[in-house]
Amino acid sequence: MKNHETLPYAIPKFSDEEKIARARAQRDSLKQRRSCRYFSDAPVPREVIEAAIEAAGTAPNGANHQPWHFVAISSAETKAAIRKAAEEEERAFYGEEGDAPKASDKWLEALSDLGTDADKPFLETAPWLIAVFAQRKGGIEEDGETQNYYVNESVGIACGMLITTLHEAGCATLTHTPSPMGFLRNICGRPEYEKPLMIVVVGQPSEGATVPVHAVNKKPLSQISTWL
Ligand code: IYR
Repeated sequence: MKNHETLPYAIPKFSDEEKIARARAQRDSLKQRRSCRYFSDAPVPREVIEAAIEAAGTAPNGANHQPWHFVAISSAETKAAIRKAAEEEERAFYGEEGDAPKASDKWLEALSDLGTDADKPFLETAPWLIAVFAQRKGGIEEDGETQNYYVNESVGIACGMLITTLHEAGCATLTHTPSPMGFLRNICGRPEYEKPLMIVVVGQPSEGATVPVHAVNKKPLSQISTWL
């Protein structure tokens, strides 16, 4: 390594048995997570959202530029504005305005098992929306000019950690990606060099909430891994 300033690094030590048990416990907990599309209006404490965003902010990322910004939205007015703009995009996507859908037939076919449509009431019902922005430029000083690196990878990992923390805290989430999402930058007042990546909807499942059977069908280890 080239000369640079360092600090000591250590993490908790576990036996092999403990490692296996802890990995399996975490896996089993994450197996309970589903994308939720039916939210109640039950509140979630702001402190939960704060801690989850702080957890996301620890994600490994390009050159430690931390190229993300999270806008936590609980204002009814702002949620309504986001719902209105998102549903407009979704109606064009699904072809619910009379025009041909922006989505291809194949894409709509792939979505048919999920039962989604342009109606997104959860954008108003759920207590929190977290709008996630990826900073194409800015560096650690957020100067809007310095090149950032591995932006999508970095913010993708951060979103995974955000969702994991929220799940562990007992919250339901939905990663929602109306496309295009330019409206989110305007509504949230974010700068041009930030790209809206997704909306993470956070709350509690409504009474009688369901998930599509399709969503429960996860590929087994043997299919998603190769061991060399
Ligand atoms: N953004 C749309 C469509 C959609 C696309 C995919 I890929 C999904 O996994 C789910 C939905 C919507 O939210 O309905």
